[in-house]
Amino acid sequence: MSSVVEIFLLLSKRIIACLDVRSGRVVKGVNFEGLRSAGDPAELARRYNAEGIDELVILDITATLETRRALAETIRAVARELFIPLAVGGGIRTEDDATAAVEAGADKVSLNTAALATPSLITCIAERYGSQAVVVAIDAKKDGDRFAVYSRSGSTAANRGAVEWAREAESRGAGEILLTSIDRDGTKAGFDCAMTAAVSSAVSIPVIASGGAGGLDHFVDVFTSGRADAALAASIFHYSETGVKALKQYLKQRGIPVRL
Ligand code: 0VR
Repeated sequence: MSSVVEIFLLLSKRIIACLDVRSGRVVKGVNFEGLRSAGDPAELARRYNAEGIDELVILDITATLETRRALAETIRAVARELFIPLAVGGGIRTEDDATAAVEAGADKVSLNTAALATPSLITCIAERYGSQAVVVAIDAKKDGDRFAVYSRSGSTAANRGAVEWAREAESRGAGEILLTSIDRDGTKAGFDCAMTAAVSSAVSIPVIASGGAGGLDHFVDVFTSGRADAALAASIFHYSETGVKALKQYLKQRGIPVRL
């Protein structure tokens, strides 16, 4: 592949779909609550892959022991549909959990609560699979002029700021940050561009913006003022309000480099 193409692909902004999964079904709520069914994981993965999504995230948002076994089956079913990177998060607590996700077909694992509890886990998994396989997910809420980090599906204050925690995650070997605004999740009110820009300016690894996507211009905003390297959405894709191909054409027309 020529270096020009490689540079273009590196600079291209990625559009990522997220399957929030509970007991093998895709669910979606608002502000992490009021979850309702949004379809079958493999069926949605097939549709997004056909529409040109750049990456897929499966997030097991219940992440109890029994759902972790169901998750392996969901990963296998989804991975069979894809030739694009697949990240898996939710309930990854140990190196063994990461291995189980990778062996089921995940290209990357996303660590959230476990990384806050045991930051050295980031380095451990990065040393085993490479930093490119380690995403640190940060769920945060606006708190005055800072962004407060929460763990355990947004239920427990971690007493950390999103910017300094992202810096630490990078220093410990994270390859990417998945930054979700709990305030914006499911609202379709737009991404939290201020939070995304603050974190994106503080680290040199890619930042994926997440939470609040509701329309085409929200993606333009988060790639410009939000300085995001990638943007993740769930609601607007699951309920077919915005097609991936139409979104990418809209972004390209506005000078934002995307893979069409
Ligand atoms: P949209 O705003 O619908 O695009 O959602 C994007 C993103 O917030 C969700 O895919 C996901 O990260 C929400 N996360 C969690 C959760 C949802 C319900 C319960 C728990 C969690 O722990 O992240």
